[in-house]
Amino acid sequence: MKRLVSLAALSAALTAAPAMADAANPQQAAKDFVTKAEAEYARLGIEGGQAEWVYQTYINQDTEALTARAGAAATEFNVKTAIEAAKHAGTPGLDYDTTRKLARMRTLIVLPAATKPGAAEEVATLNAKLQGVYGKGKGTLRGAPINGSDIEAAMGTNRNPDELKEMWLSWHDNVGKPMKDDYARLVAAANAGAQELGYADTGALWRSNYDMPPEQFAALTEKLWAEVKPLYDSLHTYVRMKLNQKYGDAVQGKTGPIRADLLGNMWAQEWGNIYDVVAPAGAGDLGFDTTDLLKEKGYDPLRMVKGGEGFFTSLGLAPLPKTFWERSQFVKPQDREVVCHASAWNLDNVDDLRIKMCIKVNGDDFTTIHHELGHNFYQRAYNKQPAYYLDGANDGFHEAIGDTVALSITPEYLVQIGLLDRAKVPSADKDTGLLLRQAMDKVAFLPFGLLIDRWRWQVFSGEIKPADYGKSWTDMRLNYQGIIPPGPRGADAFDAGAKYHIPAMVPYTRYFLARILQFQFYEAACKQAGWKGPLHRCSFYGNKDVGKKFNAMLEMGASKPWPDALHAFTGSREISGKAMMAYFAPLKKWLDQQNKGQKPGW
Ligand code: X8Z
Ligand code: ZN
Repeated sequence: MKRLVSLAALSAALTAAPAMADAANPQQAAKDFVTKAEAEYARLGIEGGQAEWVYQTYINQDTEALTARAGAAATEFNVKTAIEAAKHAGTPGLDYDTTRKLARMRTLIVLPAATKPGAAEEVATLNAKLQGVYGKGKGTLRGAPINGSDIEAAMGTNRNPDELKEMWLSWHDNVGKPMKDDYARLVAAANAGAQELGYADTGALWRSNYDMPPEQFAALTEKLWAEVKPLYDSLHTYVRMKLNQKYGDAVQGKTGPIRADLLGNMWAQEWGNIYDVVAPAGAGDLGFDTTDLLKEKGYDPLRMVKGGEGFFTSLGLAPLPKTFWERSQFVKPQDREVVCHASAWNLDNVDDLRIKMCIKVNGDDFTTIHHELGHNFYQRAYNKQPAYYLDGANDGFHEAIGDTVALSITPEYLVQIGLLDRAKVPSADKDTGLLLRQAMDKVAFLPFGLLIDRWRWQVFSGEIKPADYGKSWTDMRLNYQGIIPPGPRGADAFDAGAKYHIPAMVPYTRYFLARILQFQFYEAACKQAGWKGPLHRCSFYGNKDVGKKFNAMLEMGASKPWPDALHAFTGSREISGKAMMAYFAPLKKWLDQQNKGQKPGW
């Protein structure tokens, strides 16, 4: 009740202020409007974050209601201010910050709702419910239930095609299917909100958040994909050949698409876990595996996080605060349901930093820890910015920071932190293996990173109707990734829902951008560090000069258009696939030799 009263009063104040002052001094009116809104935006964001944290780390009906309520309040406010911001945006002679903040107010909403009473509640309630369904989701293995984080790890290590198939089908049936109707309802409700804000649909709103016209952004992603696609195609052909050799024609054919459950990951998004299956004889034997090293040296989840922090502090960044260690969720609690999908938080917009994970001692989670800490160090670096700038230069930057650091996890770095014995550092003749191991994660991800939102953009625009959710998803997975489900999918399937970011409504193009950006950042960092060897052997661990320059970009937050931030660190204003292609150039050549006689494509 209290919330409704205060929101109503606030919205009256927001609309009244410009009306009174407009005629006399519209520039000042716009400025006052932004100042007032910014304070409330920050307050509602913090309240929403607290409720969301409690929900995701303790799922029950009460926390679900609490987070939905806080989410609805924030959405109601954000939609109202976006509509009001549009009225001020045309005022001539506005200063830089007022203009930029007015623009951000209109583009930063991810899940809008209509202004009619109850609409924001409906959106927030559906959103919370779907998150919960995903968090509680289970598959089966040999008939026994298996939870999300366990099944994810098992898909990486299990090599039995029947068991892989069982896990894949049960996860997609149990988690995705029951969400379908609620998801369709949520799409419709969000679209109604986007349309009130003047967008064609929610997808158009998502594409508007990149400091350029939305059509130009869509074209940019298409251009980037065209740049890197040849690398994916070569990898696909090679991996299919190796899978065929291992499993035989009955499981994996010599031509056509790859069976999705054979690639070491529930969503076939990163394939590094099956490196052992595709490693070439000789050059492919790296002599170490990060999972084994962590286990041999007796690492536990806490020590893995400390290791991740150590990289960032080696660059000269301050250690994480004491509260990070007290308040984070590192491992899955045994007594309740939680959302295990990894995330990074700043609960007070200052330094109440936390991660929420269900860490397992393996290489995947060691990389993910660096990814999440990248978010935290970014959040703290920009914490002196005003509330509307408390964000990455764009969301792709936010996703790329930790990954850039993780690219520096080279064998030499593993020696430096005591994980690998110096005698075991792979010699130069193992470079192909090292690059292939990296490509299995980085290159394999590219079409997946793109297709999730390609699918959603069409769902939001109505080109894909709820009745076609299943088929359109499978078709797109085939078109972009060249993969097929391990068994028939019914008309009522909703396989998209079995991927976290769909029920959670997290835009995904950010990860595609990040996959490309991280190679630009990494290349620039290695250049700054004066690295002369092959790029993939470079680690900028311990380099304070790189750290300083890195932090200068991070401190900018969202205060400037993203090309400015990119320029500050790399000297370029263009996002480009060139750095990634250069990193993998020797591998591309090698793959194409191996693929001679194979029929590429599917
Ligand atoms: O969702 C994530 C992070 C949290 S922002 C763990 N990632 C994407 C995914 O898991 O699908 C990181 C890589 C791609
Ligand atoms: Zn992330």
